[in-house]
Amino acid sequence: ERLKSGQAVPVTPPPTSPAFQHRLWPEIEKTVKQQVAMARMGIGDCGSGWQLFAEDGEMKMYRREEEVDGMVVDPLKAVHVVKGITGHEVCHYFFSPQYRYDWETTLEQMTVLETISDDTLMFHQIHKRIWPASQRDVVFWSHMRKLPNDQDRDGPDIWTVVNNSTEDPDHPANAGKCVRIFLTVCLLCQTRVIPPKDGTPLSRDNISCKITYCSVVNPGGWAPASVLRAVYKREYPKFLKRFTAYVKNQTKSKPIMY
Ligand code: 18C
Repeated sequence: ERLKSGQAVPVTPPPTSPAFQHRLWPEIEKTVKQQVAMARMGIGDCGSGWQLFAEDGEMKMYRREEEVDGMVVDPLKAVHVVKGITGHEVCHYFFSPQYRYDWETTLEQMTVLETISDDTLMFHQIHKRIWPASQRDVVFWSHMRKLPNDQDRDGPDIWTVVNNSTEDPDHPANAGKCVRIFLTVCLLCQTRVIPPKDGTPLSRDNISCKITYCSVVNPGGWAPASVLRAVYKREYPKFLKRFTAYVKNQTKSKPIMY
């Protein structure tokens, strides 16, 4: 909370999220902290071995080749800078179920299994089948959060959405035609504001959003490594370009949501 002068108001901080009484809360809290810390690490940090595999303008995508029991589980890290949108807007459109069919092209069916709170949902998703592999499905919780901007205390907040696989007794893994995939995804968004020099009000021309998207997907059952890596290479750039274009288009004539 801030006064008009920009001074912080001394109040007891509220609990981080209204979901804190839920059984999944300790896991959500731990995973969000870990994922945000990892997303904040640069590509060159810790000799991490990220290799660039796709690039388009400001968008850069890196992966590390990793296999578990012969299955490709390559971690992905993408960075992008998009003009005219805020981190809050990007996270709002990524998190909210009502927009998902608009931008998620690999989706066949999405169900909200549980509304844990306004910022925490549980999903079941069935994705399109890639011939000749089996169709995939996934159950995950999704949590959206505002983070303090430690580097620039007067600057806009940082926003994140973390998605992480979980279990649901009503949707057991590998029971039907689908093979269950396991994922951990973190979208981290920082808004940059460069105010106009002549003191005119801020417009979308003055803002941009630095997006970091990290994901690890375990395909859950054997799939040929070469086919999987080809799917990654095609689908991740397609997703990030299409999704950010969607957010730009949705927000262009709306007031800026910081
Ligand atoms: O993060 C993203 N989306 C979120 C909201 O939906 C959420 C869900 C992610 C699901 C990702 C896994 C999707 C698997 C889909 C199978 C491939 C379908 C391709 C269809 C082509 C016609 O976090 C954005 C996600 C962007 C997705 C990029 C694709 C990732 C590919 C992963 C492959 C997984 C195994 C597929 C097995 C088939 C092997 C030949």
